[in-house]
Amino acid sequence: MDSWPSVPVPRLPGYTGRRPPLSLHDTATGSVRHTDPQDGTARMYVCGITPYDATHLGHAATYLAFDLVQRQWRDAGLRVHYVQNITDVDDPLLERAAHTGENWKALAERETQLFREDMTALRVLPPDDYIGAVEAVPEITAAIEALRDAGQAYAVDEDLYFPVSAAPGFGSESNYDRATMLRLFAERGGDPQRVGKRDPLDSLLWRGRRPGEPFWDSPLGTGRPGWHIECSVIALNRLGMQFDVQGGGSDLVFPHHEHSAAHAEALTGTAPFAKHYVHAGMIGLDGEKMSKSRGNLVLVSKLRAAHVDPMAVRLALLDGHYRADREWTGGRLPAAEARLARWRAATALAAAPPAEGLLTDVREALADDLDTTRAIAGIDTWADDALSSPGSVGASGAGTLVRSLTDALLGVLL
Ligand code: 5CA
Ligand code: ZN
Repeated sequence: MDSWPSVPVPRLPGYTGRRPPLSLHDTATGSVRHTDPQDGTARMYVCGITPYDATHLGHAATYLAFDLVQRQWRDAGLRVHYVQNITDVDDPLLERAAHTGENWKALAERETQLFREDMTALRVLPPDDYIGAVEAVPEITAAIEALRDAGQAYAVDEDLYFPVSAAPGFGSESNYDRATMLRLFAERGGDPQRVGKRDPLDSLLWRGRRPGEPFWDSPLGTGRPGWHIECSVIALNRLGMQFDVQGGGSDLVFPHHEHSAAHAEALTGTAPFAKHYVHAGMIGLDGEKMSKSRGNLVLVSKLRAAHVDPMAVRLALLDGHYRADREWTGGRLPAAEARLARWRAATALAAAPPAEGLLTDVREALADDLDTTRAIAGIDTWADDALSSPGSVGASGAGTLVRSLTDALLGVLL
């Protein structure tokens, strides 16, 4: 699939102090640990959208978090290999298309294109490989065949399931107990009640053809792949095992990322799938998770159409820790707009306080599990300082450095 256009990332001056390696919270170990990319390349897979509705601020916040991951790695001189999928065939998409009478492919294409435009406006760096499930059907099917041939899949009617009993590492990503797993599996697209399964937690690898649903011919018969194996295979075939970060929102901790990891580990006989499992908190509106199925959405495209500065949207979403569940409230956008205006005014002054110390502080804050709140507070202090004795407008070295810093490290173009 076509990705979206990239934006240049300014190179920032080095500094004499120790450059902290990026640390991120890892769900599997429950701790904040250093990332440790090998051979100068950081490898990251972030679960992409299911394109049946427009990008809301929850999606945007999650992709912004991983955009910051990429920006900190790049600032540390690393190359980044970033892969993202599009779940462009799956139950929710097909259900929406059936409900509205739209062709499912047309729906997926339209919403994917809107997502690209939203990501472009928010200055999110694009993935190097942007892979639709549909285009990946042959490689996913080959992997399911391999699992079946290795005795790691069993049939229930025309469908194939992955037996969690065959996966020694199952549970080590989420660390949830069985009762929690069963609850979340039922809530998030699983089918614990299906008769014929060996374990209620076994997940669907292959769904045999159903009337009215799209299907593909394969050595497995006619049908379509399940959801978790989609991400396993798209990641594995491009990044290999033990890539640096597997990312997504916290609603993907279980079952999606647990099963994706289990499939990949079963396919390769090695572990772990990813070295860090990184999860962004949920953005809520009116006390509930913002979600397409609930319909309580604030859409990025609506804000764009209302001529809201995308940099204010970006800044509003970064003002809060990425891991925390947070509420979108009416005051967030005006606050971010005011902050943006102050930062712009401060960096436009001919005389501004030196900013080398600020650069060090912002780097350290972001390297510490993306502490954007601390980074933003540091920039606020610098801007307040600059504006407390405003001189004439004009170029200053410090202003230029702060503009480069907010651009490179936070993706906020002043
Ligand atoms: N296609 C799958 C992943 S393979 C999927 O979950 N798609 S999605 O469109 O439902 O979500 C896309 C991304 O946005 C996921 O990482 C999901 O965790 C995240 N997300 C969804 N809702 C929210 C929310 N309210 N707040 C933060 N992130 C969210
Ligand atoms: Zn995924």
